[in-house]
Amino acid sequence: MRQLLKVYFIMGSNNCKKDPLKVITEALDGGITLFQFREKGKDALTGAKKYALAKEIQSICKKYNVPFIVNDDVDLAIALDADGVHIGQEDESAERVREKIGDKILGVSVHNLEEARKAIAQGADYVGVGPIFPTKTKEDAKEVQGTSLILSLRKNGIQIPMVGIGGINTENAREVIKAGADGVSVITAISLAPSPFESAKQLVMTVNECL
Ligand code: 3NM
Repeated sequence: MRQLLKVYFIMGSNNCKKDPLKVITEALDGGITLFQFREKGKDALTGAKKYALAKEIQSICKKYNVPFIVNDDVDLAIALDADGVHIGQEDESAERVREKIGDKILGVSVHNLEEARKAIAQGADYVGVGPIFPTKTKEDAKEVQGTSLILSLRKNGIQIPMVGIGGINTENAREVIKAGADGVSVITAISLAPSPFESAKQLVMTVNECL
């Protein structure tokens, strides 16, 4: 799991200015280690269009042997036989999702020690911690945490695979790993980069240098 979290790219169609299939292909060529389909927010696709895009992206990820995770939509993950699901605190409980998805990967967003302990008890495979830096991508993002939350979770004995999220880019990724995360989770640092390929490649190099 820790290996998979190194450079975890998250994307939906509304995070891209270019064709999302081109963006994901470039990101995979650049070496991303895990992908999450997150079709959420303004202008997000729904229904058949959402399903069709997810299926196309999943088949591209398969070619690269990179696991494909679905954000929130457990039914979609099951319908596609995706590799996993990522949920937030507002979604169905991790316990319930675990029952539904069996041994698929389960990721949970956490914002404090209590939520991290609960996610572990309920069967999460990894936790996402954020927002580490200011982000414009998630409208309802919580208060910026800096890297101190990662440090304090590790200090308090939280050993589960962990990824930082929120405002992470090629410039600041190093700090996130140094604080104790196993990887970085990014949307716009890759999806809106002039070259998603170069940005992904740079993130992979930076994370590998720190670990
Ligand atoms: N979750 P970007 S922040 C999807 O804090 C998401 O849990 C967050 O986008 C959290 O890499 C965030 O463009 C947005 O800042 C990340």
